[in-house]
Amino acid sequence: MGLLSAVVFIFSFAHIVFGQVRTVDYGGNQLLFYQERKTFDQARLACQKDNNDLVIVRDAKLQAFITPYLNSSINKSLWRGPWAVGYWIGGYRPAASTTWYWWDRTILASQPPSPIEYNNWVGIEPNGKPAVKMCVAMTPYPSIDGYTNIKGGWVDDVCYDLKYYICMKDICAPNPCFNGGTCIKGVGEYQCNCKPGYIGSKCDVTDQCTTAPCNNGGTCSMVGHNYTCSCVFGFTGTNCEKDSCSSSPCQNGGTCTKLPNHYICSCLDGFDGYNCDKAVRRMYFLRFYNPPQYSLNFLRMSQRT
Ligand SMILES: [Ca+2]
Repeated sequence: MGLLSAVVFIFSFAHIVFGQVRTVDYGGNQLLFYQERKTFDQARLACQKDNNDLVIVRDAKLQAFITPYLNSSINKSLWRGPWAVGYWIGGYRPAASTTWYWWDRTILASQPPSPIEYNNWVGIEPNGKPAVKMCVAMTPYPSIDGYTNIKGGWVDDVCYDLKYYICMKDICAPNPCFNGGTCIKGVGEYQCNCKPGYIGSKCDVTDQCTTAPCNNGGTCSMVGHNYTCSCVFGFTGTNCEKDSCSSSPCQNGGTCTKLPNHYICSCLDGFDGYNCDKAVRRMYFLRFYNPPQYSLNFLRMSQRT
C-alpha cells in the first residue's frame, strides 16, 4: 500500500467512522443530521445504535423545522444525479406493494394527498418501480429540473442507494425513568416525575422516608440512598428513638423522668445520688443528756456503694 492510498484509506475510514453529524433539539427530541452516505437499512442500523431511528415526519411542523438544516450545497457530481442527492427519512414501500409505511408500520400517505396523513412528496413522486422496494429521502435542493421550492420535499429511490440520513432520538424512549416514573421532555434534556416512594433524577432511589422511620417528631430526609433523621431537642439516635432516660441511668431500681436534654432519678428508699448510685446507711444514736433523756436522731450518712 503506497503512501497515497494509505492516506486515502485513512481518510475514507475516518469518513465512515466519524461521519459528520449535526444534532439539534426538537421539542426535547434530538434530530441528528448525518452527512455520511449509507443505504436505507445501514442508516437505520446506525440510528439504532444510539436508541433512535430514522426520523418519521408526520406533520408540517416537523418538516418545516427540518428543511433549513438540509445542506443545499452538496456537490451532486459524486451522486447518481440531482434527484439522488438527499437524506433518508423513515419511510418505505415494500416490493410489489402500493402502500407506503413508516418504519413503525404506521401508514405514510401516498399521492394523491391523504386527507389524514401528512406527506411532502415532490411533483410526480413517488414514481419508483412497483416491483422494487423503495425508500423515502428528502431533497436538499431548492429546485431540480424545473421543480421549484422543493427543498425538504420527498422523493422515492431504491433503498440500496447511498444517501445522507436523519435520525430522531426520542429522549424519553426507551423510558429512562425507573420504577414507573414519567419522562418529561425539556430542551435536550428530560426530567423524571417519580411515583411515590421513589426519588432521584431517574427515580432509581427508594425513598426510605415513606416508612416514617424517625420517632418522636424527628424529621426524615434522604441523603443519597439513605435516610437521616433530624431529631427534636432531647432525642438522639439514628431514628430519634433515644431520649435522656434511654440509657437507663437510674440505678438500684430508681425511676427515670426525662426532661429536655437531661433526666432526674427518683430513688428507692435506701438509695441516693443523682443516679441513685449511693446507698444510704441509717445509723441510730442514743444521746444522753443531763437530766438523762432519750433523743433519737436519724443521721443519714452517705457511703459510696
Ligand atoms: Ca423517485
